[in-house]
Amino acid sequence: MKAIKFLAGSVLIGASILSSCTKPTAPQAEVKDYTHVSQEKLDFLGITDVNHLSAASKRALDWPDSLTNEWFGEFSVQDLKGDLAYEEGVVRRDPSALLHVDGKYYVYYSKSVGKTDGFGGDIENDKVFPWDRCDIWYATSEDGWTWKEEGPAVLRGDKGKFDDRSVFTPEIMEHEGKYYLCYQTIKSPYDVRTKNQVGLAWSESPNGPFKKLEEPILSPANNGVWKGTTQDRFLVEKKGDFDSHKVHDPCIIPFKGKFYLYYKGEQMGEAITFGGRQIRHGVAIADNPLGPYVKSPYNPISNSGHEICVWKHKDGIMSLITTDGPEKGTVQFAADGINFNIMASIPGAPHAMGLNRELNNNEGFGIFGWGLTHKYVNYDYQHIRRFAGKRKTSHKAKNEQTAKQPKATR
Ligand code: AAL
Repeated sequence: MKAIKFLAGSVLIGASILSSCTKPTAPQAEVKDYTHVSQEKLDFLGITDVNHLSAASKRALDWPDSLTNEWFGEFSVQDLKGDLAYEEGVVRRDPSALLHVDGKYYVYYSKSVGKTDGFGGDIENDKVFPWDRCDIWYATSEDGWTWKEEGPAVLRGDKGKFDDRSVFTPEIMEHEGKYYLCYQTIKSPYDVRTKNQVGLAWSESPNGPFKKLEEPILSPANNGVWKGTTQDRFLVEKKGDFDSHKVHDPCIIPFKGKFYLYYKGEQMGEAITFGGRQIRHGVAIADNPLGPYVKSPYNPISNSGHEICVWKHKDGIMSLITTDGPEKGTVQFAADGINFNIMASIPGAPHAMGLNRELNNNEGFGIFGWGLTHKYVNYDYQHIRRFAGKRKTSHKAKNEQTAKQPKATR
C-alpha cells in the first residue's frame, strides 16, 4: 500500500539523516512532487501550503482515494446467560465463529478447569497456561444470549499422541454439509520451548461426533536453533521462520476453489518491536478441506496482529489485526487472500472475536453486528462474552443539531 511505502520511505529518510555524518554517500530517498494535487483534496486533508509538507501530510496525500469510513464504529461487550455465564474455577475462552443451523447458534471453545500454575514448578503435572489441559467444548443458543453447554466436541488425544496435552482455540468451517474444526494442539510435556501444532476433526453434523485426523495439518517451521538447553524461549542460535516456534489461532476459509488456512506464527527467540510483541500471520493452502496444507511462500502475510479474525469480503479476504505490532488496530484487505493492505484504523475491537458470519453484508462494520469474545477476569480465569459493533457515520457533541449528516465516505 502506498501509505506504508511512504512510511518505509520516511524511515529511510530518517536513517539517511542519522547516518549522513559518518556516511556522506548514503542513498537519497525518493523526492515526490505533490504540486499537482487537486485543491479539493488539499482542502479535505486540511493542507494549506503544498510547498511546506510535513511528513504526516505527505503520508496523508499518499493514502489511496479508495479508502472510506465504512469501518468507523464502536464496540460494546455484554455478559452471557445460562451455561456461558462466568463460572468460578472454569476457563472458557477463544470462541469460534458462530454457526447457525436449524434455528440454533453453535459456538466451539477451549475449556479447562482450575488455576494456572505457570512454569515455575512441576510441568509434568502443573497447568502452565489457562489454555493448557483444555478440551474443545460446544454450546448452543436460540437467541445468542442464553447458552446451553452441550458437551465436548474434541477431546485431548491418548498419551503419546501429538495432541495428548491440550486441544484448544478452535475455529469451525461449514463446507458442503460437513463441519470442520481446526484447533491448536500440544503434546506433553509443555515447557516454554514446546512447539505446538494444528489439528483437524470433521463431522456430518455440528453436534458431532467429530472424527480427528491422525496427524496434524500444520506444524511450526523447523529451521530455528535454540541456544543451550536452558528453558529460555528467547535464547536462540538462529530464529528461523516467523512461525518457527508456534502455529496458533487456525481458521480455514473456502476461497477461490481452495481452502485457505490462516494462522498466527510465533518465532523462536521472539522479539519486541516498535509495536510490542513481534507477532505475524501466515497462510497455508489446500485443494481439499482435510489437506495437505502448503504454507505460502509469501508468508508472513502480516507484520502485526494476534488472534486470527478473517472473513470473506466482496471478492477477497478481510483481516482484523489486533493486539501486537505497529499495524495493530487496523482492518486489512487482500483481493488474493495473501497481499493485505490497510483499509482503516479500527480501535477498540474485542480480542479473540468469534464472528457471526451471517451478518456479513460486505459493508464494512456490518460483519461486527454481534458475535462472541472472551474476557480476562484475571490471569487464571477467562469467560466468553458477547460483543456488539455499531457503525458510526458522524461525530457529534451532546444535543448538537446538524442540518445534514456529513458524507459517509470521503
Ligand atoms: C490466544 C491465542 C492462542 C494462544 C493462546 C490461546 O490469544 O493466540 O490461543 O495459544 O492465546
